[in-house]
Amino acid sequence: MFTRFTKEEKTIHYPTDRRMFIAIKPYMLIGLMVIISVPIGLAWLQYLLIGLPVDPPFSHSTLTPADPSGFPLWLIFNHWFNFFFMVVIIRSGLSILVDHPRLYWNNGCTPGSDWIRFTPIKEPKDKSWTAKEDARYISPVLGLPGYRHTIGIARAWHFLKVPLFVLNGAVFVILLFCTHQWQRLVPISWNVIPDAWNVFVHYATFNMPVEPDGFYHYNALQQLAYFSVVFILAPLAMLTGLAMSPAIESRFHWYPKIFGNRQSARSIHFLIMISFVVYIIIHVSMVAATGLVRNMNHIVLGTDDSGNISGLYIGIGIILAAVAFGILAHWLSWRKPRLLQHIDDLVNGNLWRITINRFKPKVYYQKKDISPYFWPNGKIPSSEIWQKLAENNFKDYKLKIGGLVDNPVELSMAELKNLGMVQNITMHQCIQGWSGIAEWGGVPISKIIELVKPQTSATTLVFYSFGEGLYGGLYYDTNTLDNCLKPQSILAWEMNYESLPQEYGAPLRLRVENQLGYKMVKWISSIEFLETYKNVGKGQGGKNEDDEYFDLLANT
Ligand SMILES: Nc1nc2c(c(=O)[nH]1)N[C@H]1C(S)=C(S)[C@@H](COP(=O)(O)O)O[C@H]1N2
Ligand SMILES: [Mo]
Repeated sequence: MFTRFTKEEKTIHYPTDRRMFIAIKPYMLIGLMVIISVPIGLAWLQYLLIGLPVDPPFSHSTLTPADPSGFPLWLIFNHWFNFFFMVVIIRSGLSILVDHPRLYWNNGCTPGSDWIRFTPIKEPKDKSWTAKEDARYISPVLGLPGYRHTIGIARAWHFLKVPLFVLNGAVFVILLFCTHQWQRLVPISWNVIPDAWNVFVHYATFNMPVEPDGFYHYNALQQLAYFSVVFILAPLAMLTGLAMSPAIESRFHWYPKIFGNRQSARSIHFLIMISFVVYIIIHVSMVAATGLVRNMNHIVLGTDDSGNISGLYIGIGIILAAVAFGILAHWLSWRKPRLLQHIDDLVNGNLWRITINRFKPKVYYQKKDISPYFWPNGKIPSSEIWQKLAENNFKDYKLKIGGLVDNPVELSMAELKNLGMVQNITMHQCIQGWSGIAEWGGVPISKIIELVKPQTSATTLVFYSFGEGLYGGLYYDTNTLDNCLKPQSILAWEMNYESLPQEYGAPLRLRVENQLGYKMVKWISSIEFLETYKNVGKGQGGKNEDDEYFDLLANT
């Protein structure tokens, strides 16, 4: 509609294989079916054997003259803002998901262990199957921005909306308890559980319970559902989201463990999204089925009126506005991606820099944690120079280090190894969603910095690769001097106690453990000290930042 791809973009964003496909492991399917069918079965059993339970009372607050009635303006705004943010968060989340279209319960993302996959491709048959090749296409009607491998822009939308969603939620909860509106939502008696069950038996057996007037109170099941969405699902979505951040994981290893591990946090994050979608479908159906006109007046105008259809019209208008925003978002994604990337950095990059980046990453994992499989990414260099070096097992390799330094050097592998070695077992986290634990051995970059003596104006190190990026052109990335001085920042020639395999970056690759995977350049050819990353490539701090609008993480 608004998007014209170049030939090169077309092969990446719009591949010939765009099949929609979902495969779920039997144990998960059976589990989900049990969760759904057991309560429905029990409800039918009760209905057929005992009969329909009597209608439970509606409100679980002690009735006082201060009981909430009607919906104040702030609540109406909160509700619709929330709707608006949820749509963007879910759509961009789907776009992020299909960039690594598999979900697991194990940290290493072992092929074949995915409990659900959104790709017809079973598993990498040989090691030349990279995570980038594994990414899938999603329609831009469903995902934001959609198409294949657009995770950079999708993350910009996701993370731009998350702070607004959290803020909106916080305002809602605060105002809820500052007014008596909380009495609608928060059950104050355990009776709500048997009462909600009674209401459920009605619905499950297609008997409508007596309808409460939502202007004053909800039925028990409704109250419990709203309460769970606000006070359980939403916080869990936020907490599991945080558990996926390498910046957090590398400092607070215990944190993702609350949810099992990083990948189960990702799986739970997905299941919460599904719960939200199911909730929205039921919620909207109930609004329509229990007096659409009157309900819309409650939700939109805050009046209790069944004769006036303006609430319904305005409600439809709000939904159309959300659709129009979706179209604008699509346009922005393809015409102003750089703007989105920079706004995201302004909000979230700064938020990160003043908080989590102040903590030091720690090495934590042990030999037994090493993943049986480690997804590879990136294209093996096709350059003749690298091929020749590889043939000779990198005996002629020299790492060139220059730029703003007093003592530029060229170091052979032997000379590099003489500088000393550290071995770290760490978790690698790719922006696409997969992770893996491996041992990395090499020289701390701080040793090299000591050797070359950077000038005071140097703030940034650029690492050039022999390999190319997704859209061609030499791969490179930058890291701040500050980040390179961290003890876990190393130039590695060893992986899992063996010399670095070609596919994983031989002869030398970067490990910066508080960063996402794309910052860790493989097949390094040279290092340059700079005053700013702005004069390299397209000036965004790295090949993926330049071409794919990946987060501008450590670029200041
Ligand atoms: N030269 C080069 N380095 C690169 C890449 C690349 O495409 N080219 N991909 C990056 C990305 S996105 C990731 S996740 C890691 C993958 O490292 P691995 O192959 O060891 O898993 O390498 C990073 N370094
Ligand atoms: Mo990555």
